[in-house]
Amino acid sequence: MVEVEIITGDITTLKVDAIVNAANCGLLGGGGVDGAIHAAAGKALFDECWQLVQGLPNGRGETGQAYATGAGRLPCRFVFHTPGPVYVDGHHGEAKLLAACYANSLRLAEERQCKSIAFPCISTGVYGYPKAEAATVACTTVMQFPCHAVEKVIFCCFSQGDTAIVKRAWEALQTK
Ligand code: AR6
Repeated sequence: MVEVEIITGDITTLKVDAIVNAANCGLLGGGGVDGAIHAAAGKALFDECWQLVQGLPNGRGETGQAYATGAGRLPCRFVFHTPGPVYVDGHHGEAKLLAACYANSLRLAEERQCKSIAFPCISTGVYGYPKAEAATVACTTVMQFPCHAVEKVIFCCFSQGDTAIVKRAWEALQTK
């Protein structure tokens, strides 16, 4: 089984094979973790995202999909950009779309033979997804995904409070 680590930290500093970016459908940067990743990675990442977007239908990404680029100046090898769902009320397919963000990122990691991948708490900032519910979706999806190349999944939370929420969600699943 894949090893799961739940830590508090800045995802841009992690020396892993891939980090996941909680992006928007424009895929060209924004605030929150997206802004931090682009600021730390530099222009090379923006240029790659620009190229990527030119090749997409309508010049936009889709919610729940994941798109791979290199990592510019970051210490990781790849960035997987995944637009999470904007939380409405839980009855607009949010959980399915959030699960797709995690699963599609893991699929990209497998395709690239990544051994390690780090996720932020997708959709739980600007997009307003309730943190405990999002953590359950994230942990369930990772637990159920058939990892082969991927040996380690890191949930990189930005506060100790968020870390505690993800740890609780993970532990609750282990006892089921
Ligand atoms: N490392 C790890 N986690 C972080 C970092 C960091 N450096 N910075 C913030 N977080 P958000 P969303 C956490 O708002 O809700 C952007 O403008 C943060 O505390 O970044 O998916 C995009 O361009 C929170 O737990 O992403 C989109 O427009 C988590 O990352 C929109 O926001 C996600 O918060 C996406 O909204």
